[in-house]
Amino acid sequence: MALNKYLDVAPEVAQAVAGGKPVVALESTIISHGMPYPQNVETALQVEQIIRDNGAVPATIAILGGRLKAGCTREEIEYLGRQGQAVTKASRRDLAVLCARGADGATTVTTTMMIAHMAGIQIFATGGIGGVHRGAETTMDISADLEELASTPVMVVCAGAKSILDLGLTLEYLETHGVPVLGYGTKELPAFYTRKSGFEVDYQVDTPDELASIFHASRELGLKGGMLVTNPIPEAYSMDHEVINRAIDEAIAAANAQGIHGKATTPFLLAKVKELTGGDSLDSNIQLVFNNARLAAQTACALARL
Ligand code: PSU
Ligand code: MN
Repeated sequence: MALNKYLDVAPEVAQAVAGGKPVVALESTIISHGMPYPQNVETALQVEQIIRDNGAVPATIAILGGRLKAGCTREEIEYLGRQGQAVTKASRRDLAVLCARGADGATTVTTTMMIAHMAGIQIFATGGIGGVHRGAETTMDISADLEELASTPVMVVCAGAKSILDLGLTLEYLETHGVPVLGYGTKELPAFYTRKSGFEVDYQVDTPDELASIFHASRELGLKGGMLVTNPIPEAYSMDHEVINRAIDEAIAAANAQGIHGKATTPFLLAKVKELTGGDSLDSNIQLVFNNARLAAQTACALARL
């Protein structure tokens, strides 16, 4: 574990890491920016419980008072959920400023991977990742998440990426940077709300044991980057292609019309899609996060046995 003077590892997490026990990291932007209060807090606490029920220790990651937290208390999760969009969405470029100022930050996939790695945690569960935005050939809007996947050895379990992104370009970027994209029980890249996207993953993997062995091999090979596990939303909660794609097109049109750019783009699009599809998309979103937490915990358990 790389000791860091800004890092606070929760005692239960530190003990598990030191003992080679399974731990799963969780991000906090999904709490503050990804869902409304109080569903965000309820979901975050349920996700932690699912990880425990599957034999691993949860570590919700955030920046509080300039401290990098690997493991948040129930009160800290409640605080992040109540604060919502008032908390800074913290990517790699925000870390130094937030730490120097003693400020709060909700961690994205990028900063969650960074802090997880500092704390010795190898597996991380979330909903969706950032990627190459549609129109990136002119805006150059490419999420720092992809760069982090290229350089930090953490396995990220997600439900694919939303088609608010250009999924084809996102896969190309990951290929260029040597990040394996694994489909859990599928050859097709899932698109978050739907199980299909029309794009192929690099490899289909069918068991947590095999996921763990692939990650283990990567570490033993000394490869520097992470990997992406894409786990399709359970059939029962998957949404209609037409409905979701229409909402996404409308959200992108609204973002362009309102001149939304930079770090505001992703939260704006996510909120707009939710507004246009009503409660259905929130319910699907919650269920796919539960599903990813389960798989990440099972994989962490398998990894701890290697
Ligand atoms: N995509 C989702 N849900 C999310 C995010 C992305 O479907 O909650 C969040 C994650 O925290 C992700 C971040 O790391 O947005 C990416 O933001 P940006 O595109 O600004 O890099
Ligand atoms: Mn961006």
